[in-house]
Formats: sequence, C-alpha cells, structure tokens
Amino acid sequence: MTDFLEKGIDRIAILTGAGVSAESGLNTFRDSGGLWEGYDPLDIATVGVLDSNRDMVLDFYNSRRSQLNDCLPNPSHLAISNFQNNFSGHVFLITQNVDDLHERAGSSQVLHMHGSLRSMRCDYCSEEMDAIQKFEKSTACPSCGKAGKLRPDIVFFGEVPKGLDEIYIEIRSADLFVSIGTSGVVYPAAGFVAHARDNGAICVEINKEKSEVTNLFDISYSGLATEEVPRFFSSLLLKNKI
Ligand code: BV8
Repeated sequence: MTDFLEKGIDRIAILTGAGVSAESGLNTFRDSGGLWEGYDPLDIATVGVLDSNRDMVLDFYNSRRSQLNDCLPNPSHLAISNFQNNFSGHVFLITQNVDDLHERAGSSQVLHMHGSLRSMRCDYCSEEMDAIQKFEKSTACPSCGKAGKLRPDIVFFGEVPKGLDEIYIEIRSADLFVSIGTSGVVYPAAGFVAHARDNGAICVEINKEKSEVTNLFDISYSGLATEEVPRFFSSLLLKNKI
C-alpha cells in the first residue's frame, strides 16, 4: 500500500475535512446535494450573517453542537490518533472540521483551522471560552457579563483561518502530506497540497471520490475513510518500524 514511500519519512502533515467525520454521522458540506443541514454554507457561515441574522446562526451552531454529543469517533479518527502516538517521527494534524472527534479519538495535537464547535467568543471582550451548550443573542458573556455579542468560535467565509503561520511552517518542512476527506473546494486549505509539492513532499490523498485537487497528488486512494485510513497508516507504521 505504501511501497512508494521509501524509509526515512520523518515529518508528516495531515489535513482532514468533513469526509473523515462523515461515518460518525456528521453531515459533510457538499455531499448532501450541496445543502448543509438544509442551508447553503455560504448563506450561514459567512461574515456579516451574524449581524443580519444572529439568531439563525446561533441556532444553527447550537444544533450542530448538540448533534456532536450523539456522535463518536470512527476508525479513521482512531487510526490517525494511533499513528500520531506511535510514529517515531513528527506528525502535525490540521483539520478543517469544527467537531472534536479527533480529540475524543486520542489525538493530542489538533489544529482547528476553521475553529471549533466546542468554543465560543465574545465580540465585546474578545475572550475565547468553552462554548455554553446552547446560547442565544440574550445570553450574557460569562467573562464580561454583556449580552448580544457571543458568537461561535468558527471561521466564517471571508474570515482568516486560524494558525496559518504554523501550518505553512509544518507543510514546508513535511516529507509527506496526507489529505483525507476533503473536496478541495475551500481555500486556503485546498492550496496546501500545492505548497507541500513545491517544497518536495510526497502528497497522498484519501477520499471517497476525486476532489477538485486530486491531480496535484502523487497518489490518490478512493474509498471510505474508515477503510482506507487505517490501512494506510498501519502500513506506514510497519514500514517505518523496519
Ligand atoms: C479566507 C466553518 C482570506 C463553518 C468553513 C469570496 C469572499 C470571501 C472569501 C472567498 C470568496 N471566494 C472565495 C473565497 C475564499 C473562501 C473559499 O475558499 N470559498 C470557496 C467556497 C470557494 N475561503 C474563505 O473565505 C476562507 N478565508 O479566504 O480569508 C485570507 C486567507 C488567507 C490569508 C489571509 C486572508 C475561510 C474558509 C473557512 C470557511 N469556514 N467552515 C463550519 O464548519 O461550520 S468551510 C467548510 O468547508 C468547513 O470547514 C469544511 O471543512 C470546509 C471544506 O469542506 P470539506 O471539509 O472539504 O467538506 P466537503 O463536504 O466539501 O467535502 C467532503 C469530502 O469528503 C468530499 O470530497 C466527499 O467525497 C468526501 N467524503 C464524504 N464521505 C466520505 C468521504 N471521504 C472518505 N470517506 C467518507 N466516508
């Protein structure tokens, strides 16, 4: 499975998208006919909608946060965490997902570049804190006490993703870049593979179907994440034990 990988892979950057959580029961953005829980992602997760329709945005994220309580990590999350904890080299995990399934699978390092359902932010005092399970416009900020400016700590379209400096340092120094369960539609994440290639990494894609950027990968495995991800990482671990 990983014969093309000569021994000596030491630094690995992994990018995951909604496809890695699909088999845990969380809807992806573009599989369900482009509608996401009934909404167009651009109608709900775009800067400005908070001001024009804060209640709708807060409701949308309250329901996704409570949906998360009924979901469990799947074998892909577990395989990634097992690899992180047992690989002798350096692994850096970047996710576009806002769920906490990587953490609940035992991943000790996860960079949520698009934010997290489990945290919220107050636009009055700028404090980031654990998200109250369900909060409305009238909910007072636990930190400053003011109401009306609590928002999900989510990166909306038009906002700058988190951790980009660190991400680019990791991608530039990676020997191997692995992209899992993403359609390659949303930038800057979709541009990471080109960056990795330009810096000499071997690029591997694992996805249910071709993505918008499949042509940029050295090898692409088509299939379900819960089948392909455990197979890939167990073979890589074995290869690096020899
Ligand atoms: C930025 C938070 C500037 C919400 C998300 C006009 C105005 C403003 C910006 C833009 C614009 N036009 C273009 C842009 C840039 C824009 C963008 O890329 N738009 C797209 C639509 C063209 N990007 C931005 O706005 C970003 N910010 O550009 O700031 C900047 C940048 C750099 C430096 C300085 C300034 C911000 C983007 C973040 C938006 N927020 N999420 C939320 O999550 O609630 S994006 C959203 O899409 C999610 O984060 C999601 O993770 C992400 C990507 O989607 P995928 O994860 O790939 O999910 P998708 O459903 O698309 O695909 C799933 C894949 O899995 C499929 O291929 C499927 O086949 C596969 N799959 C499914 N099941 C399985 C599977 N594979 C394996 N096994 C399975 N079982």
